[in-house]
This record gives sequence, C-alpha cells and structure tokens, in this order.
Amino acid sequence: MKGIIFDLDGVLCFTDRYHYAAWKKLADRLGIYFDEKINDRLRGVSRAESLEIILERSEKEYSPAQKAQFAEEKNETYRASLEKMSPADVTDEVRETLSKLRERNIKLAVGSSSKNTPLILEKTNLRGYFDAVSDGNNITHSKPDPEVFFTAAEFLSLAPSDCLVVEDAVAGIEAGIAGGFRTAAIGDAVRCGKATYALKGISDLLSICDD
Ligand code: B16
Ligand code: MG
Repeated sequence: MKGIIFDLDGVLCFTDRYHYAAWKKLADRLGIYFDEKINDRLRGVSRAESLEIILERSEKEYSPAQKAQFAEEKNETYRASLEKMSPADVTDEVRETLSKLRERNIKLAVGSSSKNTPLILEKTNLRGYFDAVSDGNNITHSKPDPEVFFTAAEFLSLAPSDCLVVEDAVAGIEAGIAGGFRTAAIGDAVRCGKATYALKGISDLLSICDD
C-alpha cells in the first residue's frame, strides 16, 4: 500500500449530524417529510443529488433556480455549524493513526464529495497530515463515480491499485471498487459487505498496512 485516500465526513470527522439538522430545517420549511433513515441515503452523495432525494417526498415541482436556492439555504445553515468546529472534533485515534501512517512513508490524501472540505480541514487543523486533497470542488461526478478518488490518486502520483480508499458510505465503497482501488469500510458502509477490509476503528489501518 503506497497511498491511502480518506473520505472526510464519517471517517475523519463527523459532520453528518450538521448535514441532517440543516436538511431537516429546509424540509420542515417546505413541509416535506424527512427523517434519519432518508438522511442515511445522503452519505457521500453531492449536495444537488441530496436535494433531489429529499424532494422525492415533495408534492410540488420546483424549478432549477428554486432548487439552487434551496441548496444554498441548506449550505448556509450547514456552514454556520461548521464555523463552531475545532481541533477537538477530531479524535486522538484519528490523529495518531494519520501520524503513524505518515511515519511509514505512506502518502495520504482526502477524497470527499464535500465542497466544504477546505473549511472543515482548516477548522479541525487536519490539513497538515495530507499530501493532497480531492473534493467536491474539483469533480464533476459524485460518488459512486470514482472521479474524486482517481483525482486523489493522480495528485499523489500513484496508480489506483497502489491505494486504499477508506469510506463510511456504500456509494464511496462502490466508487472505490469501480476505480480499481482496494477499499476499507468503516461505520455504516461495513454492512454492505463489499469492501476489501472492514474496520472496527480507524487504527485498524495500522495492522492492514503491516501486511
Ligand atoms: P457539501 P464525504 C459528503 O462528504 C457527505 O457525506 C454528504 O452527506 C454531502 O452531501 C456531501 O459531502 C456534499 O457536501 O454540501 O458540503 O458539498 O462523506 O464525501 O466527505
Ligand atoms: Mg463519508
């Protein structure tokens, strides 16, 4: 394993509760039913596609301009929550694992669908651990398309077959497999049973990389 590409939300930090609260506020205002089960379908999925999933429950049709405004409204609520984040929102286990992997000369990248990745990395003080960042700002196709991981591997100057993708979303594991990467599932993604490795915690990566 020459490189590891980490998903952000659900792997390195946990902003899913902020995504949920922001979408819930919008859905309530529009009178659309939304719950945590529907929210699970939004993991790893882009903002625009997430909105389409929420609008499946709407009786009204909305124009592209209205949809763009809804997505912006949700993002403003979400970013207000991100502003309150700090380095304390990242566990010691995550920081120690990233440090030890770097000591072993494994190249590290972020591969996230989120356009807010730069803000999250800055607030949590995580940016310094990574050789490259590929995120929602440099892709046109969201997971399960492998584009975000291909770009991350390219930034690291590594072939997909030399990299491991670490993901909490089924869409992310599918993207990794489609791109020819080895995959490690954590959290929600473990139950799909498709990943090369199932992690109980992120520090399990240290024994996988001993292989
Ligand atoms: P944004 P990840 C994903 O992050 C989230 O899991 C997903 O819920 C969100 O819709 C997507 O980012 C886009 O986020 O609205 O901030 O651009 O898991 O790929 O790190
Ligand atoms: Mg995720």
